[in-house]
Amino acid sequence: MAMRNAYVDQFPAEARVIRATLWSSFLALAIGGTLGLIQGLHRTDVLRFIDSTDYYTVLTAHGVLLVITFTIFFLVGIFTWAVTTSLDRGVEDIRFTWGWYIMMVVGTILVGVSILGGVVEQIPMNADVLFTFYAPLQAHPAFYVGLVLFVVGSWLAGADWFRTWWAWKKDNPDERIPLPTFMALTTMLFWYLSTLGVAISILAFLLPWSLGIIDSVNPLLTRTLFWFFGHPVVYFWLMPAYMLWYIMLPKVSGGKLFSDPLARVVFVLFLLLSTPVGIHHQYLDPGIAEGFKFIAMTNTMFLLLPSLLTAFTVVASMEHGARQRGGDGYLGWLKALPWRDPVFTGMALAGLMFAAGGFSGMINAGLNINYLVHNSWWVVGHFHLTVGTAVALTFMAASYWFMPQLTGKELWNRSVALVQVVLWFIGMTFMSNAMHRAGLFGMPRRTAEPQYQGFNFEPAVGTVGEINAQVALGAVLLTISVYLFIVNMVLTSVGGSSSDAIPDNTYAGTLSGAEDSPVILDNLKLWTSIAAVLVIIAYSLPLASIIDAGGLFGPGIDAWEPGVVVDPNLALESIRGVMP
Ligand code: HAS
Ligand code: CU
Repeated sequence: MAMRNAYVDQFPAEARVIRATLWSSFLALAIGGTLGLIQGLHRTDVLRFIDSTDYYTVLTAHGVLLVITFTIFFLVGIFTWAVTTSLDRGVEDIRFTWGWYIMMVVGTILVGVSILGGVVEQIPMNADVLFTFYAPLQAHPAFYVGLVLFVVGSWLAGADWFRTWWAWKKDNPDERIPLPTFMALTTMLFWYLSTLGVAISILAFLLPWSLGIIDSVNPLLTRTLFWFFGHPVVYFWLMPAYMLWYIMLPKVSGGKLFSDPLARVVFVLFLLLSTPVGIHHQYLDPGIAEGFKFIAMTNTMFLLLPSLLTAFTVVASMEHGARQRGGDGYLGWLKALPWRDPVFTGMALAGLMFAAGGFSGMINAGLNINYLVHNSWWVVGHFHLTVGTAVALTFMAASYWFMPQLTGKELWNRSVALVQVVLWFIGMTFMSNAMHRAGLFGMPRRTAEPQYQGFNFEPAVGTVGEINAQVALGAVLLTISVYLFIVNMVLTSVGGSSSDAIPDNTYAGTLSGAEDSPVILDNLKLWTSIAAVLVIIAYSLPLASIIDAGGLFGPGIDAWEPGVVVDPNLALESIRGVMP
């Protein structure tokens, strides 16, 4: 027993908090995933057992639980692991660590209950506002307060890691920041910068408006502040996945990270460029001049660079690993990779799908081509490859390594884990491909009954029935995959006894290490200042002109509360009535 060196042996107190964050994350995944199945079957008209008016409550819960709760609870746990492991030092005060975790839980409960109010009559609240919560859609104040608590909790988590790093720096004044810590800190820096947008939007406008303190808001302003945060948040989900690709994937491939300097450059570029691009979600918003949209597009295209660098570095590291394992030839080395290891296969398939998701992202980012795909099902296809696979599948695959580290118990079943990650890949291939195609012929996103009345979409190739069948099949496979994952995690934690066979808690070595990285890369103050300047350049004029045109508190727009409808059937009838 004394020989074992798993994370739980090194940092038992931290391991407990991380277990709590992961379980919170998995619970959100299980519920959010189930809701996804309901929507997939409803939209495609395969099986409709909820009311179409409840579709938006379900969709809001699905979106919030998966892209906010699942992802962020997971990443705060994994960053805590990364910082403590790479600094070889526990957090400064474990009560503080529990403090931010509990704050995030309370925030989640408030948000969850207020959304649930949309379908449970006994709860006098509603928040059917989708995860983008655009005004004039209005939620119960509890929804906004919950979001604020959750985000502030994540800020404190970052403060926790900075404190740990500062303490370490005092003891190690001349050392380079270890790579995993560097990745967590740079990610947090752009998170602080970008969440200012959503904090202002909620605290200054949406919350007072929903409390009745102010009568109206300027929807374009709150929308723009949302996307100020809404784009960087996608990299907040992605960076922990990238971190795992850089420091775990080479290791499980049997090799070393190709280049520490390149990895640092990548994270610095994300710090610089994640925020001044948010307007690429608003290409079709009237009220923002084309020139500002063009600047957002240019910045977005530059932002492709760190992902392309990542593709190169990560694949090169995998190739190095494969060659260490005896692989050879131009592509023959691919066969030498450990395809039977679910940790490896899950992450590699996630990377492969991200290559496709990245391409659809490039298409979204084109100012003129965006007109073709915006608000269509294409966009939903795009983000199920990115956050729904690159991030989600990487997190699940990594859990097969982490859960044993955190519990000291062996994984319940590796074969089930392998089936699970492959099933995700297959299910998502069906679903996302069909969604992209549907978007191209104009099928809208966020619509319970997209076939409308007496109207049919005409795809150039294939039929709508075939596309719907693929989406429904994909949704079923993905749901089975989620459940297999949850079962494996539960049985790993509750069953089995402590095992000596848990591998040591280590991450990949490097071929070209920190000593090859220019020292300036570690100058976090410099990069943060430049990032702030870029944000000011990209946003000050657009925001000024939005406020100038529409006023700080808007021209007096009535709130629209979808949930206050007394008789949903009546409402649906009246919507149908106005349709041609
Ligand atoms: Fe996006 C909309 C542009 C990346 C998420 N995006 C969304 C929405 C979400 C989202 C949730 O410009 C919808 C929001 C809403 O509700 O309205 N996106 C981009 C661009 C990128 C991009 C340019 N998106 C992401 C990531 C996300 C995400 C990452 C989540 C995690 N996106 C847009 C635009 C819109 C948009 C517009 C608005 C659309 C509209 O009209 O509404 C880029 O960052 C992508 C760069 C990626 C690459 C790929 C590199 C490949 C790699 C793979 C390496 C391979 C490995 C495996 C490791 C260039 C790194 C090898 C395996 C072997 C076996 C060898
Ligand atoms: Cu974006």
